[in-house]
Amino acid sequence: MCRKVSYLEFLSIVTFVVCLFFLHFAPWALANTYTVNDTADYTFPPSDGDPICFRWAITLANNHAGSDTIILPAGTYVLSSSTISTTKENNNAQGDLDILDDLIIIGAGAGQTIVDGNGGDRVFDIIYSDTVSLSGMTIRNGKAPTGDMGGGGIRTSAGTLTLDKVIVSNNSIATGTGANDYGGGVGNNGVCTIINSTIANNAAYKGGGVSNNGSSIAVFMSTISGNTDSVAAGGMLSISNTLVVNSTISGNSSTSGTGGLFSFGANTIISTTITNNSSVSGTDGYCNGTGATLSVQNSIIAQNEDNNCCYSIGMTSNGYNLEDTNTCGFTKASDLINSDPKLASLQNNGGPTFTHALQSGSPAIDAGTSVNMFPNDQRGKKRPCGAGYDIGAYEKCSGLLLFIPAIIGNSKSTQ
Ligand SMILES: [Ca+2]
Ligand SMILES: [Ca+2]
Ligand SMILES: [Ca+2]
Ligand SMILES: [Ca+2]
Repeated sequence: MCRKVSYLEFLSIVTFVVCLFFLHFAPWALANTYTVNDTADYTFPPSDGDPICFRWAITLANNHAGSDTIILPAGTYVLSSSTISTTKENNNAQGDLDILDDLIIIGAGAGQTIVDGNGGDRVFDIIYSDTVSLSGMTIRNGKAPTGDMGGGGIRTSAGTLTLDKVIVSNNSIATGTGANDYGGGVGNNGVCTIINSTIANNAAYKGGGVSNNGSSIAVFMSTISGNTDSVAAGGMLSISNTLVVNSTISGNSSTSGTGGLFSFGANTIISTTITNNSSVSGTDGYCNGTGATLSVQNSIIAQNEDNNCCYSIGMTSNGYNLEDTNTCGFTKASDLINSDPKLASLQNNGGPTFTHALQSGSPAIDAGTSVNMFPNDQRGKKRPCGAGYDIGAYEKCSGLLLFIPAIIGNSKSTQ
């Protein structure tokens, strides 16, 4: 027996079904994608059909609830000097680009998409506890105000930041000498992951390249080079858990801090090369802060200016490390001390980042381990090559091994 459904009942059923639809599909339905098509920098809304600049795209994404995506095509996006902040402005109206919501920004590649701070304010400011991903771009010429929680290129106040195939270069903090003047390139106050990226030639009072004041930082297949600071660490300063894998820390310098990496956390370094760092009056390569620990494996810490490590307190070698002196506590049988790694200079050896190649006869060649190893080196080349895994960020293959597949590939392609 059928009962006739009243109009009100019908309406409530329709409402219920519509609500169910949006509950299930809202995450997809709500995400917007904004494609920037104007390299200018302005804050006013475009009328229909007008170009959309990068700053306005961020404002639209900020105002639209939920995670959105901005496509940032090839081009140089210079923050306008007329919008440079004098007030540490945090609503994306002037100066730094303020991100106020979850956001994904996809550039066309670090060589093609350039975001330039124009020397007046930092470039990106992540204000809340949001999840933000930046990929395929160069972030340069930012200059954070003094006493503003750092981050000349990028500051996070909290949340989760991922940098993938990004170059952060030539950013700084404006002449500050205070506790908040940290992180010339990246000032992290949340969770930060850096992948396939370069942090180069940035400067700050504390932590020239990177300062991690948040809960953790992880660096994979990346290079931190040529950064400078005054009192803490030229390359990277970290106060919490730090993971560095398949990466290079090279040519950074400090006045009275550590040249390369100085950390207070529980630290793990695997398959990494730390070299050519310097400090006027501090440690040149790596130093554990008070209470810090370091587990290090399959890594080169060598040829830093005067001393590679400050002392061996808190240092645990898990073997297969190489040092050209004996200051890092490399005491396992598989460790190599007082050994010249025969590193070539930092340069483009393939892959998205610069690396130090191993020269012929390097004791690091085939002296590493398969334990905890990624299947590739920093450049993305397959490991192992030759008789075993190499120590450090770079896996050397002989010219012959590279050449034979090329011949086979060519002969097949001509058939
Ligand atoms: Ca949004
Ligand atoms: Ca800001
Ligand atoms: Ca701003
Ligand atoms: Ca090898």
